[in-house]
Amino acid sequence: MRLPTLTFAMCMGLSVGALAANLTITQKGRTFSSESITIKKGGTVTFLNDDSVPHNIMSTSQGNEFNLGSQPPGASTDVTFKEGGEVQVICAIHPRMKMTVTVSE
Ligand SMILES: [Cu+2]
Repeated sequence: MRLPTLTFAMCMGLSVGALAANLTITQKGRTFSSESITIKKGGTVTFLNDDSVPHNIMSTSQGNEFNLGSQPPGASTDVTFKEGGEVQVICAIHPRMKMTVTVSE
């Protein structure tokens, strides 16, 4: 009985990945858990600080600007992406932390 359940779970995971409405990006070791993700327009990304230092996640990409301010370890904030296109997400504290959120129409 375990195998069909596992197969079903994997199929579900793949379909969710292709049409993701909600994803979680963690910050650990001063890096994002993914360099690039794709979500649907109107979808939400949860930014979770799973690190030992504060992070300040933000974007200046037009239509999807946000600034979460300094978030202590353990904090998480949801960001909804309202406009289609490529969104460059950075950490204002750690210049090497960069990722891209592609918002599909
Ligand atoms: Cu940071």
